[in-house]
Amino acid sequence: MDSSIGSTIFSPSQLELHGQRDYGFPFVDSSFLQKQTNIPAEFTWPKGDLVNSNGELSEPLVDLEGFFRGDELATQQAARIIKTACLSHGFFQVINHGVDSRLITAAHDHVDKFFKLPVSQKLKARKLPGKMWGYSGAHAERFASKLPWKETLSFGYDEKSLDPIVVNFFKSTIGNDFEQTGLIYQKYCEAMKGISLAIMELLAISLGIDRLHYRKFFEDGCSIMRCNYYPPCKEPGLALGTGPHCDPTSLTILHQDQVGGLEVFTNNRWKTVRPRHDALVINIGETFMALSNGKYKSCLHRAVVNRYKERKSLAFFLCPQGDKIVRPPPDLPCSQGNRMYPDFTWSELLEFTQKHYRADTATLENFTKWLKSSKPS
Ligand SMILES: O=C(O)CCC(=O)C(=O)O
Repeated sequence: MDSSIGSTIFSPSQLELHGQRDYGFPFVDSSFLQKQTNIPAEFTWPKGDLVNSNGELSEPLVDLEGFFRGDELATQQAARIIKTACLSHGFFQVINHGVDSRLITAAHDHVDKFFKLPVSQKLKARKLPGKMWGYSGAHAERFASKLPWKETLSFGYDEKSLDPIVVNFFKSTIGNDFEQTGLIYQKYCEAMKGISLAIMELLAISLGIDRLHYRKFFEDGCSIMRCNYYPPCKEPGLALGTGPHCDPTSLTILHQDQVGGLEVFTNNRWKTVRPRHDALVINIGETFMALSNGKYKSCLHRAVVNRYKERKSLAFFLCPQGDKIVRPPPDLPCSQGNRMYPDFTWSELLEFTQKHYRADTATLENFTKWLKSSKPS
């Protein structure tokens, strides 16, 4: 557990050099990171987290074409493949997902457009302490050590909203010049939400429960979209782009560029996930693990950095509405009387990971303990 939320320890000279002391916390963007020949101590990770990967993950490739066409045999086949992956590590890739590859390319191009702005511009969208949305450099506003070698831009997506909330986020923070960026991400999020709900249907089929149960559960939730930008790193063997963690959310849909860097910890080894432009990488998060009563696994993963190349990834995190009770469906075989986790709400888990705990391999376990101690029955 990392309880180091609070002050950061860059020397005044480093910060002065970067000219960002007015914001109350040091600001670390990629132009600062790329200049570092010897990476600052705050960015070095313990040896145990840096163990090299050993081969590729053999995650299944699931073709969604038949499911979208309403072909029952193809749907059952897709659900079977998903089940096998989720019982072991919870990662698979989907193809023929129906998202226009031009939209994916545009979403990556607009990551460049945003992250290549001068830091003073990016800071207009800065993430304030305790908030979920905004621009963040190395999470230096939250943590003092094991800083990730990256910048991120996060925002929310709510299908129910009558306003185009993604477009409004870009316009109200960075300005009207970013309306087009907002429109692209609004469309991208709409597409990701659609695929998430389709996968929820397949997950329900694979677990043998009412096929619409999870789809309905997630339909009205507000999800989180995050653009990750990893600058090149002169000492890639000491740093990590994203540290080892399990996603506290329910389902993640990731599109990574061709550089590669996503790794998954399974059978005691780190395995690389091969980038495919035509595929989306799906993984189960902790909230879905609880919704499946621990049957489907949320797996530890990380992103490594590259000595020569910048890397980009787009992550969409499906979440239920904050006040919905997370509990396995009544028709889930074996769930009666044998609960792995107590009832909780997504807001409670989110608060835990934002205020009390840095997501890692034991988030759900420690959240359960925290919940029991803060809400004695
Ligand atoms: O960039 C990647 O490949 C992984 C990103 C990730 O795990 C995250 O944003 O939570």
